[in-house]
Amino acid sequence: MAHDQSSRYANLDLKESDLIAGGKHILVAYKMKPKAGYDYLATAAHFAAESSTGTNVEVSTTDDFTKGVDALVYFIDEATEDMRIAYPIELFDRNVIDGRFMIVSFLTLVIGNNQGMGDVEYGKMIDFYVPERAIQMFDGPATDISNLWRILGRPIKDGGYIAGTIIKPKLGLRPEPFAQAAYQFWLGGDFIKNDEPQGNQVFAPVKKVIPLVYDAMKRAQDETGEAKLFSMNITADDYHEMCARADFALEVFGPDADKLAFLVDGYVGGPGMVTTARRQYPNQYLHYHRAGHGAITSPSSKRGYTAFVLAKMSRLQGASGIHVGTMGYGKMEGEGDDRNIAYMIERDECQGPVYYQKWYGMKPTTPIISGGMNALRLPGFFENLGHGNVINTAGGGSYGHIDSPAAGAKSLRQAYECWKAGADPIEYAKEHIEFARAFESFPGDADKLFPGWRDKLGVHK
Ligand code: CAP
Ligand code: MG
Repeated sequence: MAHDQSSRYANLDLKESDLIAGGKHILVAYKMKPKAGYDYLATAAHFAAESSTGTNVEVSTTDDFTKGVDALVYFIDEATEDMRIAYPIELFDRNVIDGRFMIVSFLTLVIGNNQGMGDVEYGKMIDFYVPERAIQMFDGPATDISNLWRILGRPIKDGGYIAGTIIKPKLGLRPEPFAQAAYQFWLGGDFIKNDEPQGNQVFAPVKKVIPLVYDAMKRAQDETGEAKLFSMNITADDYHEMCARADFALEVFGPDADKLAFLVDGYVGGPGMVTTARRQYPNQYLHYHRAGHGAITSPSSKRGYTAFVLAKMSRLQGASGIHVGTMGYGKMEGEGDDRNIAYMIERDECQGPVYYQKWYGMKPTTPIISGGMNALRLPGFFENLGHGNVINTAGGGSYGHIDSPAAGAKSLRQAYECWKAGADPIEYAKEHIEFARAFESFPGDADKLFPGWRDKLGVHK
């Protein structure tokens, strides 16, 4: 049996409402289960100790001040595996350069050594609460979707759906065909992102691709009379490498550099990479791609943290937008209730799974909807979410349209208009050719979502 630290690291008399009113703690909710044979409260206290001032034994160097910054378990429910810990905000590391908070320190404490302790079967973070003082001390987003809406010539509030894509195939296009693929989509859509593995491959070097992409953007803008947006992947191990890519592209885009967003793979790259982009390029829209996150956020994982927690952290870090999945409507893991992930990052206050969070005017982070989406899946998606103020990227859904990528892009916009008008998709398809042709492009989805569509649309094999 481990040394019982519950007299020091647990105080079940503390009330959550008092901790919130006090504003001096970050609160974290976990699903925690001890290993067989370990007492719940003692394990929870050990968890809090390892996550703050302690270790598994008493140390002689502890003084009274130390005890004042202990993390405290303030709630447990063994039956539901709920455990909540209050972390004094003084525990967290602050920048030397400007005294601000950093998410790496938050992660190091709240989801650091406590993962993989000998007495803990698992501990997964499901929510956290940030007091006003800490909200003030995180960067938060520098730009948000309103900047994109303004560029697109739309209202800066409720500017609506941004139709996007991911250049596909994922890899294997040389510079000219890559730029051509971009041009074709832009004839019908708004926003293009690099697929996350696309960078500076030898067959498609950044210095060749980016000027051609900008040329494609200009041609598409001239032809459509609309502004276009490009989200460039600047993910790299090295800070200087990231900046070299970003600086090069800013120079190439010149007078259209406001239409350039930067994509950072924030999960594999880590918070430092996100903050590098946030601080070095505060005028650019910061696109947080989260490839790999499923390794820890998946509902099948009992450790780590949830996709909700990842998204909430991204807003503190200053992501302008982050992928939030497709809530069961696309190809990635997810369900309808995941809409709460979107609500938490886009609203000024919101109820999470455990905590009610106020953001005190921090800019919103756009929900980016991606992964197996196409025009047919969108109306149901919008209905579940309740609005369409999102960026949606549909790679297969655009480049898989049987007519052209431009038709694919138009079909996405039409799907949004259809939902907004409250129209029946089949009836709408009768009047909108690109949307109608999406049924033939994705017949598997059409059969599932709109049984009998062939007869109703008069389409026969
Ligand atoms: C989607 C995508 C995105 C996923 C990531 C892909 O392509 O480009 O990376 O959306 O998942 O490579 O799969 P398709 P998430 O449109 O062709 O499916 O958005 O959930 O983080
Ligand atoms: Mg991708």
